[in-house]
Amino acid sequence: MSQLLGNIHSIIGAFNKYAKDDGECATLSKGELKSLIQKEFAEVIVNQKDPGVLDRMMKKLDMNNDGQLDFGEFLNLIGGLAQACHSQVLASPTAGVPPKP
Ligand SMILES: [Ca+2]
Ligand SMILES: [Ca+2]
Repeated sequence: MSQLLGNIHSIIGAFNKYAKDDGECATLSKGELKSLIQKEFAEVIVNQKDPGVLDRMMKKLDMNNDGQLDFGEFLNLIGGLAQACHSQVLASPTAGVPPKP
């Protein structure tokens, strides 16, 4: 398996790991999302002391407003984080890309 395909499987594995806590393993509840973010993304998601962050994040990601995140909705979080990480890489002096003026 290629590294990239392996990474996709890691994302699926992480979703499944946290999604099964409440017995409904196809979706993430707000509590499950909270656990996932705290354990997997603590170093990249700032402002965790603001209790409204999770609510706003859930509201934004939950496209069909059913109070649960299915895998497709969860991917919007991953996509947003990937984009943020990519921007950081581009801005890093070690990336070999000159910083934007
Ligand atoms: Ca669940
Ligand atoms: Ca939903």
